[in-house]
Amino acid sequence: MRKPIIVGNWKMNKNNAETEAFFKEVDAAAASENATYGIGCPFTDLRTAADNAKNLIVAAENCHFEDSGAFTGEVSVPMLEELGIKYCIIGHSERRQMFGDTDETVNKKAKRLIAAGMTPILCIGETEAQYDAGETEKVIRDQLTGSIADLDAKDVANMVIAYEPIWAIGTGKSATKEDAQNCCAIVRDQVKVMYGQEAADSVRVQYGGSVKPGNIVEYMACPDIDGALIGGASLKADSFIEIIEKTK
Ligand code: G2H
Repeated sequence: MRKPIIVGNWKMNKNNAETEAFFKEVDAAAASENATYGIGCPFTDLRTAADNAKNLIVAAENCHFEDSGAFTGEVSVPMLEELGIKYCIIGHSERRQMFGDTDETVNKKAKRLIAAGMTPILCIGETEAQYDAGETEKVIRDQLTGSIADLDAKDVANMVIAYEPIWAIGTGKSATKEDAQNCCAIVRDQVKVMYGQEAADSVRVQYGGSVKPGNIVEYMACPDIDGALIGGASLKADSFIEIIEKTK
């Protein structure tokens, strides 16, 4: 019932020539009725990505919630719309930890994206210290309480929420499939608490954190995991194609 969605997150990697080469190599493999595949890339690569994407969806990695103004270095939602971008990653832990994103600003970004008819890919997840202290469930519920506050249930139903334990990001230490399933089920339950059963049944929940060709299948087999947000393993065309082929 929920269409899986697997999205690469290039972070601050690749120039335009590399983007064009990747999309030319990977796009045909991403043709699928059963799942959606895409790439989140730096702002400077978005036009090239969009020009070379027939099957892959293209996502920005951030946006500002205001439309214009004195916000040096920021990019607004209308600027993304102009490029035909339909998805945007918001609240990634790297942005929360290094660039001051909070549940409140992530919530504002989600609202602005939804108003534009775009799909937020909203990231949450606990730190290693919180995990060790047994606070994971509380952190997930608290982050969602702030990040998806005051939205319409129908809009929440169409969102993507990425659960990414921070201790598993780029470390090679991926969560066990049991832990990932359990946390994605908590995400879905919190959506149910806030917006009801229908939104909970429809929202797509991704797992992220050292996902690669060797572990994607076991994550995708979990009932509450509808996809993945993939960093390192999305940078090489052959590894991303392998992930696509294993999940089509
Ligand atoms: C988590 C993930 C992509 P990686 O940040 O969002 O990166 O797969 O490299 O752990």
